[in-house]
Amino acid sequence: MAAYDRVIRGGNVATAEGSRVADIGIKAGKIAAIGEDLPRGEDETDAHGRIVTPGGIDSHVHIAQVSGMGVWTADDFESGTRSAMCGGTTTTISFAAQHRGQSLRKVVDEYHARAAGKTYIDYAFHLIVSDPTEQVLGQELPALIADGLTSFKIYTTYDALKLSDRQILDVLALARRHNAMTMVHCENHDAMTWLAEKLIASGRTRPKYHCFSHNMPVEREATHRVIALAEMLDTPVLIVHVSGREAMDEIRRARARGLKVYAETCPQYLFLTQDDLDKSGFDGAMCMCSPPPRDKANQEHVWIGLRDGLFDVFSSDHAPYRFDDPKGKKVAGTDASFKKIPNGVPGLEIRMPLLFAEGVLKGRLTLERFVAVTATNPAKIYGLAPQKGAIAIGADADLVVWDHERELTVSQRLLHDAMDYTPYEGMKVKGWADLVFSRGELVAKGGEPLAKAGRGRYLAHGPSDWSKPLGRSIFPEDISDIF
Ligand code: DUC
Ligand code: ZN
Ligand code: ZN
Repeated sequence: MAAYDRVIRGGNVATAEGSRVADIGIKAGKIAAIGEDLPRGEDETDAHGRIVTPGGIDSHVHIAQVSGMGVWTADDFESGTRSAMCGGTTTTISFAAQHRGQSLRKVVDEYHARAAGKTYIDYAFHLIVSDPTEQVLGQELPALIADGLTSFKIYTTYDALKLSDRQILDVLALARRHNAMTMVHCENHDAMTWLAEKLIASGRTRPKYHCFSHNMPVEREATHRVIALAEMLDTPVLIVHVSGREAMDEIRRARARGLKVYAETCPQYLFLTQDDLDKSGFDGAMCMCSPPPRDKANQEHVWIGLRDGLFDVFSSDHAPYRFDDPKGKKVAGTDASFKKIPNGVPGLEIRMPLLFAEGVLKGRLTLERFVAVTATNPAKIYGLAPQKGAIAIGADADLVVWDHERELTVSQRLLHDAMDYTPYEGMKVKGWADLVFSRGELVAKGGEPLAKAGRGRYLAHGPSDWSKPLGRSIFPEDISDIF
């Protein structure tokens, strides 16, 4: 009998700490050995001359979700996880989103029903908390956290989702008490609304004016405010989808004070600019997301932040609304003002390949940082480590063998989501995910699916050191008992 179910032989095995040429022995879906000249496996995969990384964890994904405007994402759990898998992602963390008035527990049950039996890869949920009532704060959230749903996203904007500063404090205090991670969407709602009303009243309604309304100071201000609130309670916080320098500077200042402020960025802030929202006709809507893409100089700053460790996480913020569809971007017609266009861009499948090709292979990002931000850090932050996010003995054998020679022109035809466009259409890249393994099973090859839907498993989150308070206070005496 062979010693292993599979051996991936001779690849350059990359972790967040470094890389070395080694064989990986897999048994019962787990990594059983890493070393040289391992005995033969039942199946053998030749990875000589190739880079092998952990499978990606995309920790910011909107699928099977209905937006505050009442628009469904194009992707459900089947198409979303198929698409993720083909691009080298082996775990998604998507949102179970509460709308006001809903019981969080019921929301979670609904998302479980939407996902059950549909996914190609393993999956976990974050919560979106839009209605932190006494019942939610006092009973539902603590019970859900105890069940392994230990992270939630809250919003400073969107009429249907926005929390007041007071409500943000309630949620942060609860996160502190229960060692949960709070992710925050930071943009100043009133400033954006005020500006949007004036832009629209003056006839400036086209998609490009979305960027005027969602400008950098509104992102900077809300980032600053949320950090101040988190500092007051000594609670870690993760600022999601950071778009450029101004919010980054706020996070840098917080880090310089030693605060546990974490940061996430996404492909749209590296590969799109605000000019993409100024395409002819309605086409700019394809690249409309919040915060919006900025300019070339800001793209460079985002690269710097990925390199120097400011960014802990690189996620897609996949929020798929089809372009040529009355239930998608055109829900209010093509003459609608930018305020009526669903916000979001797809990116679940191209997240890993674009960062690998444009970052690692072009020398902008080390392989170690690539692994850290696409897999290892999200696993640690959200309590999925050590099962996920690393090439280590005992971890799930979620792995990608990369094809660094493959040249292609990005096209929606190559992707596997339910969308009718990709914002990256026409981009020429060299390097793509080749062999994708999920718990030891070869689930995709050359960007095409091999596995069947329904094999993915739900993952409850474990505890994480990243969400523990620092244990220091801004107050002259300890008053943490009142939080
Ligand atoms: N902004 C969000 O906050 N969520 C989904 C998409 C978007 O653009
Ligand atoms: Zn958001
Ligand atoms: Zn989002």
